Amino acid sequence: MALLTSEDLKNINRQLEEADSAVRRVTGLDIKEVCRALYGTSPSCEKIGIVPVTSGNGIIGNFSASLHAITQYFGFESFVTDMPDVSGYYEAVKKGAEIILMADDHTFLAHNLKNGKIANNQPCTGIIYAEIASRHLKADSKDVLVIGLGKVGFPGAAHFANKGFNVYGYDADKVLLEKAVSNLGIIPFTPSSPRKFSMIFEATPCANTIPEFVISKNCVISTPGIPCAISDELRKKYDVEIVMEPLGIGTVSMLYSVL
Ligand code: NAI
Ligand code: 2YC
Ligand code: MG
Repeated sequence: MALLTSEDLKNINRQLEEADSAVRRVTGLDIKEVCRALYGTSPSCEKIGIVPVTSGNGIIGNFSASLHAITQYFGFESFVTDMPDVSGYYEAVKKGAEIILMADDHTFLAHNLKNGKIANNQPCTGIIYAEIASRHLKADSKDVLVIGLGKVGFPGAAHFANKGFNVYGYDADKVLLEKAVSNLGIIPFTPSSPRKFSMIFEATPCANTIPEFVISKNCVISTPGIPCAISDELRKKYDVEIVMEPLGIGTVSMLYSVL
């Protein structure tokens, strides 16, 4: 399980603003508008309780504070409980939280106590980053490359396939690649048959997974993957537009999915 570090979450507001600007350049919409279009939902003053969780590797220094900043950036009222874990959950409900946000090392959830809806960060992240890439205004075809077909990548690939895109997929794990081919009907991408893509979605925990020969002009890389999937050198050489942010885009996708 690739866990965030406090370093990943530094200057979260600037990271959100930069990602929002990139989403607007790529799609013509801001992140909230993409969420509204994707889920057909809009906030109505829901109060969010953020509960720190001490299990496993324990509390990540600025994780809860980052969720507080993220929820406020997207216009929600939110608070971080003083207590963690069960006491924190109790505190959140007593203080009137309608949506609970909390994460252990394996699951990051949003639970709407009013309508019972619950969301998991991994599929919600894959779906929103795929949706952003799928709305690329200057895409040169319906071809999209998905690198990484795990807990985030597979739902992202499924989202592209459901929207009728030609999905070329690759994963270092051949079993996962085969599962995506048989379950989603995607086309296995082989470096031996190179093609260029104007839409690339990457969801791996490895750096530099995007090779030069797949980058077309007007290329957009939409990637929740940490660390970054493309070197600064390649990004500058091809003037690639990149949508990448460590926590907020996936979180707001979760929230809109439970409204
Ligand atoms: P996962 O482990 O379920 O999936 C990652 C997949 O990448 C695996 O199937 C693995 O075989 C594949 N992979 C690894 N190296 C590769 C390479 N060089 N080429 C091709 N495939 C390769 O992990 P998960 O949960 O899907 O997360 C993926 C990444 O997204 C992680 O870095 C995680 O930290 C990040 N993440 C980011 C979020 C955000 O909001 N930015 C939210 C959730 C996860
Ligand atoms: O501070 C806390 O409450 C910790 N229990 C939070 C642990 C989050 C662990 N999960 C992750 O770092 C990644 C994130 C990208 C979101 C999903 N998994
Ligand atoms: Mg994100």
